[in-house]
Amino acid sequence: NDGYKLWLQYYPIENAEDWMTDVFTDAKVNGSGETISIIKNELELASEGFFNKKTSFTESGSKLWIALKSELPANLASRSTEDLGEEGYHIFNANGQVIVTANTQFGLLYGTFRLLQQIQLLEPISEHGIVEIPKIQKRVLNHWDNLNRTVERGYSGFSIWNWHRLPRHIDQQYLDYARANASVGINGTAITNVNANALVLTPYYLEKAQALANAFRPYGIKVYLTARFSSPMEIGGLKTADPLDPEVQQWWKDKAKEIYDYIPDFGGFLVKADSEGQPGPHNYGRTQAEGANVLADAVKPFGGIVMWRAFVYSEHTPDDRHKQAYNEFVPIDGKFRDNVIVQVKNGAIDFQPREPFHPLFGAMPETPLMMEFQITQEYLGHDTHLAFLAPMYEEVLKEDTYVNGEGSEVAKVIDGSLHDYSMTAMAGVANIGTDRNWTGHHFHQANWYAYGKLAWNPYERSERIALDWIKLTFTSDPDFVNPVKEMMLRSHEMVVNYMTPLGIHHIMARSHHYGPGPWVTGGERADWTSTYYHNASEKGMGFDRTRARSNALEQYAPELQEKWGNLETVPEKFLLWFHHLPWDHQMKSGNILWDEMALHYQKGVDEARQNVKTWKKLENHVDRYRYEHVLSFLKIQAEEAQWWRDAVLLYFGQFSNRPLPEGVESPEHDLEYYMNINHKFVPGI
Ligand code: BDP
Repeated sequence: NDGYKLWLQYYPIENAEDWMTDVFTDAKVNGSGETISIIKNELELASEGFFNKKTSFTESGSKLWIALKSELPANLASRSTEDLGEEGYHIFNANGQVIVTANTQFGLLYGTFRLLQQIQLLEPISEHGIVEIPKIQKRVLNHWDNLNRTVERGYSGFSIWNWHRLPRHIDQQYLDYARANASVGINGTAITNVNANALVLTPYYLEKAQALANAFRPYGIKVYLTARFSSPMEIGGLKTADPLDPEVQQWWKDKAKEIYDYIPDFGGFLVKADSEGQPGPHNYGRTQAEGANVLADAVKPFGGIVMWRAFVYSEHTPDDRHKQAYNEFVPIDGKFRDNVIVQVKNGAIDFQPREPFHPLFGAMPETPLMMEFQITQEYLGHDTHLAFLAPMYEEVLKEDTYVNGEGSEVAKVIDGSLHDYSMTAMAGVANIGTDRNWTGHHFHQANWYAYGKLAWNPYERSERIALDWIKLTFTSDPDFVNPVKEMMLRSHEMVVNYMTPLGIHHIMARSHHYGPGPWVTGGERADWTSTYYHNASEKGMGFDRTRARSNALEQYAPELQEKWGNLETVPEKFLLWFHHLPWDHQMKSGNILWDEMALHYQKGVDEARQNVKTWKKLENHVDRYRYEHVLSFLKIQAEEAQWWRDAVLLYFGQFSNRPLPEGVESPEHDLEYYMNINHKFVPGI
């Protein structure tokens, strides 16, 4: 098993209940068209896989009936009382007949995937049944894929978009990709890198994007494109890209019309502007709203939207990087067109192993904000380090912003309920590539899956997600499921421990961000170095974001300023994020900071080693191929956790001038050795 089938393994089921086999013996699917064919095909695949039987499609559908609500007779339709909207579904049992219903064919498709999941997991369908309605409207993957097929921060091979063969060749993988996304409710994909190439908006590429959009459409997935702000100049021949220039405005309108001629249901633009060298409205002295609005006006007549990223910061702004996006966006709250949604990363710095939630969440009641999570593991050990990210996403979604009093969780900002947003969305930076198993590490498929589940329902729990994913992907055998679930649920904290415990951040190697690099300093931008963030000296370490220094804390609600600003109440996981403290600072455990830190690193290493042992014990529960693949990656992780521990502790040890506490192993090499590994690292990753 090479893992290509992801969580849609449809492996044989023993001990099925009668209804689970019955549904495939007398099934009816109303309607016609591509989505309906996909539904039927899915039933056939599942029936073959589960029971090695063909599905019998009949006129009666006495065991399974998949139909729009409008097609059901009144007595059945009336069973479904909730407003299912455009994508929700209801599955219920009516006297031995399983009904899957929805208002649209996409709802039926989601319902079908759910029914099949229910069967694979051997879970019943109760009398009332299963009602699912997505809590977020736009659930989008962001591919940082370049036109030359490299993937920015992609570690699973090359881009799956074969631009050269498109539009005439539609690779089976595109369909399998769409199917996998639909199975977890993802309904949009931005197929190109936010560091955008203007060429993607030229006819040559629009034809290719059109071919992909056509392939994805029956799966309920819309295509979005990244728009380079300087496109009017680069491909339009204009002298400026000033958003207030009438010619520029017209250019975007014409361009939008052209795109919609190719792709009538084009989702809209995703834009990174004024960030890390990307052009933007700043170039013309304009605001982010003025920049976003020109694109929004262009796509508005066609129903399109603009996802405008808040990842705006500059090395020329003296402020703590943490504060810059807030400072830029809060004053223009309410100034965006109603088809703009501002896309905010989960934290204020950049996808660190752990960050407090971004202070923009809760601070823009008049402008819809969407969440951007990173699924690809830029700062979390790339493809080889196991880190199940659902607990990290969940932690952020559950954090209380306090903006409307207690209970104002980030999830409520994102689902629109806190500020009554008319538009809601979530983005996940994809970890998918040409690797046969899609994501490099077999377990990183779970992060794609988890992202989809949390985008559908940001209140979903990590444990549930992990359990389902393990059972769908491997087996339901509790001897396998339980230890693997534990391993997954602890893995994110484990990585935090051996990389950046206690609120330490951004100490990865320069540029590629793989491996430790606490010594990274100097160069073109201070805010891309480690020393900027850790501020280590004989006096201690950490980033003082209290009033005494950067005061980034003032961007949070008073309750949080109080809690996080106070050494008695700040959670230790955020300690050095907000405070600069001496090496002998007393921790809650009774240890001093230096010892506590060292023990965290050791703990991370111990757990990574333990995972190798745990996995070895599971050898007989998993196929050879995936067993070996995962084992080798877990071994890499255990070795590299040690690399992290040794390099970081040697480096900070120069300042703390204290011995390692008992229980922490001595490094194998000296600091210089570790600093040189970094320099020898293969360029290009
Ligand atoms: C950072 C990455 C960079 C991305 C940037 C972004 O290092 O490659 O282009 O974020 O999100 O995490 O735009």
